[in-house]
Amino acid sequence: RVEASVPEAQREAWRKFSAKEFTTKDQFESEVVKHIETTLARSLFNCDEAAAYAGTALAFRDRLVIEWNRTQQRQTFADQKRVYYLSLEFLMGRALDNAMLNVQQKDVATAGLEDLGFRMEDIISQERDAALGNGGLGRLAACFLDSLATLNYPAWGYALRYRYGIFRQEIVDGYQVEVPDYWLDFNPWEFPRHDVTVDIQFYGEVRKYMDDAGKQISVWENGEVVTAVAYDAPIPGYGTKTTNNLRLWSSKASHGEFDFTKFNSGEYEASVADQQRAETISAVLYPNDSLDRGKELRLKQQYFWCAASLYDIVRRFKKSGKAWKDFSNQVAIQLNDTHPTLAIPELMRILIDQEGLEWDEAWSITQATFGYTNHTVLPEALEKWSVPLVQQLLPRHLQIIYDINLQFLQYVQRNFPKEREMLGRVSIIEESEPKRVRMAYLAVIGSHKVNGVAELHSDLIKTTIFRDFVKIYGPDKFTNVTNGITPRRWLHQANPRLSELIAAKLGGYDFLKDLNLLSKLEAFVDDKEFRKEFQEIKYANKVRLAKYTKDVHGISVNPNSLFDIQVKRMHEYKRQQLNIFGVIHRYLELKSMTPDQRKKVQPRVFFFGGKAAPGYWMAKMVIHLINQVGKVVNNDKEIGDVLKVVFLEDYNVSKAEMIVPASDISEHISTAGTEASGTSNMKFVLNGGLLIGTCDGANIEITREVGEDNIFLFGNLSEDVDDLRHQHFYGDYVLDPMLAAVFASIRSGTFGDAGQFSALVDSIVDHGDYYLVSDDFKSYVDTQKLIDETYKDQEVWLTKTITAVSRMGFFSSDRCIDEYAEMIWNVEPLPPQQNGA
Ligand code: B1H
Ligand code: IMP
Repeated sequence: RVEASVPEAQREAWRKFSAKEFTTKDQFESEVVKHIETTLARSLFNCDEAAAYAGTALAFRDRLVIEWNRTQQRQTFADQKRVYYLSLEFLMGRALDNAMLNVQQKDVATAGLEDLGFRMEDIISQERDAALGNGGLGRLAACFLDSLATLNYPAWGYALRYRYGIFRQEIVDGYQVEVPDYWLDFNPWEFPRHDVTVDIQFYGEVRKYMDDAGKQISVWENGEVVTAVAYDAPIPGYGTKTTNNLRLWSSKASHGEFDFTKFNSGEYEASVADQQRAETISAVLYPNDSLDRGKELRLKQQYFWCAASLYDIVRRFKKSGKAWKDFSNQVAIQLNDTHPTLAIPELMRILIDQEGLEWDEAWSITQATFGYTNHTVLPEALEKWSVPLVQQLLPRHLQIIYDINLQFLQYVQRNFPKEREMLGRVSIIEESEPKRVRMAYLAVIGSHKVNGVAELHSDLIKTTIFRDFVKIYGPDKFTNVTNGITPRRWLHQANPRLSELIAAKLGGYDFLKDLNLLSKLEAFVDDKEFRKEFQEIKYANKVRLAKYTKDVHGISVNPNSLFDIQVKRMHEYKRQQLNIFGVIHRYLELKSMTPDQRKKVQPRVFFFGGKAAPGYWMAKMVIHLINQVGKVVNNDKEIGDVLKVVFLEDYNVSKAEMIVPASDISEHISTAGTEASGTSNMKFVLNGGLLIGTCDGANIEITREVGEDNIFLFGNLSEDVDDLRHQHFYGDYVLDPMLAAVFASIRSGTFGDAGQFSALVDSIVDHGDYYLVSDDFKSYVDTQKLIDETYKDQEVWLTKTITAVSRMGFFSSDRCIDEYAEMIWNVEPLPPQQNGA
């Protein structure tokens, strides 16, 4: 039973005046001009590119909104199971290009804009990235939303509406400087829902009493209340009318703008202080990719977002009038890492304290509802919240967590009576000082399925961090869904010419919906015409990046060089230091050659890009070293074009769309066993670049798909990592002599004051080389040599890249979503009907 707001008798008028979509160039132009003249109050006398972008975005937004409303109505009437993807990060990037593609009106708009005096590329680049994420985890969530809509799944994303997204990175004198990213000046893609608000409670205390029936009741009282306001953004699918919703919560004071009592008595500053305090909760995205800092405000963000989202989900469920036993048949909630784990005790609190269910029933509903995706085994990234902090902020939740733990430990004791030491190991509460709540354990215990994000990673979690839990629950609770990427953004939008070429060969753009169709390209691997065009497209993409490098960084690079790219968050485990040490080695070798010898060396440009967490000193030192090496190498007349080093400032999603298609080689060189999956590795191969990589994360499956001949693997295997680490401390370990020479040159001041880099060098030489840079160095250098040799035969290289592209079908995020839907969520698509209803 669904309630609607307008009585049947009045609906005819609504239907008659219901908004219409533009389909022709003229209609588009009329929409744009109308928005510029009325919504923006500008005219042809003051319409700059920003205004033209705004008009275009608003015209497309109107189109999306019509289908968005219809989709929401359709999903409400159909009343089937929905997916809720809870993620603290959605790294969406720009929306306009994607909206134009998905509603398939980019040509109309391009022609219309030209008529009005603007070029499409200039207009697209006016948009600021929606950068509500750190890196891979946030971008994965964005790809998943695209696939969920494209495949017609009824699905919502829930997150926070940060006023400041990930900081903008500036490089000043070779050092990273962080600048705040205030992105909300003009955001046509979001809709404030001032009528959709939820009051969220913090602090206070729990009072227990017996009701008339003798049942114990817990009431969470007093404390502080902050209001969550919903902001919605439409998520269009490609080639379908399905338009899903991303709901972002913003915080504000629960009593409105002012405390009127204070305002009345002249305390103006105090009267707005509460407001500011409340707004702080959704003010800023924490920029610590894969690093848990345990800050109170972060815990507040997590609860605020989980509680608002669950309230909304439960409200929607209750509207359907179904019984609680049906909850998990209507609702699947996916936890993107442990950040939303508080949703588990929160659902228990709603069911028990508010809805009056018994513990056992509430628990089975909860477990059946949640799925948990783990994205890392790095110890520093595993969230553990201090018990005193949780006690103070969320007293009722801490009780529920203790109750969950008690029940769980009793279960373990009953089933494994002989393994008493296991109890301490698997307890949700770590017996440290202070005690801490292990969020990953709570997530495992409260979910029906746990998945890793690539095969190796999913195997590793079963043998390391969740080993005991595999024993307790059996192996079936643990599964793998290898990550993927949306081919709409990462092929068609980023590389339109390649997409067009593929479409010409395959007879249409069906591959954008079914990426496995790429396999048909392999038939063209010897087709001269095709090869020539494929190569030209790569060259054009390199020219574009070279021009950008010159314009923005003032560094000239030759597009005929081999373009070697490593762009990702700066992290010791990702080993940008291995790359830059390799560059220094190469530089030293070049310096020792005669000019004639140097002429025979394959010219290369090493591009780096990525942000370091503001407090991550080692990562910042690596950025500085890269810039210092660039300064020396790029200005060395002897070296010229044979070697260049570029640090691309402020790497983000829209820049990735330009950088990725320009690579010949990209580097994915993490210490084996540390990179859960990686997703840029997939993007680079799909765009006709090859990889140099370790046997880690999804590199392994990429190798299986494209074939060993079409990837450059090197380095130690994950099963050997523990032994190697041990050897650094206890074995007779000798530093690789080539690496020793690199360190000697750093220490001699070749790249500036050596003192600045001593901690970086010492971490390898004196402090156990935790990331095994020295163990993999020779193998890395040898493999880079092999790449130089291979690249010299451009025909061989081309065959490898084309073959690799044609074998990348597996890595579409559409495949991921179908796997999640079948194995974890048990949801069915809800395709739009032909008649548009
Ligand atoms: C990944 C994170 C992450 N794993 C904590 N873990 C964060 C953890 O702000 N935090 O607190 C932020 C991010 N991110 C990445 O997820 C993995 O390192 C990649 O290998 C993987 O491809 C990606 C998507 O699964
Ligand atoms: P919610 O489930 O109440 O959050 O509603 C989300 C959206 O679904 C609304 O904005 C409507 O577009 C649609 N919707 C909700 N309830 C109804 C209904 O009773 N009839 C038709 N559409 C509905």
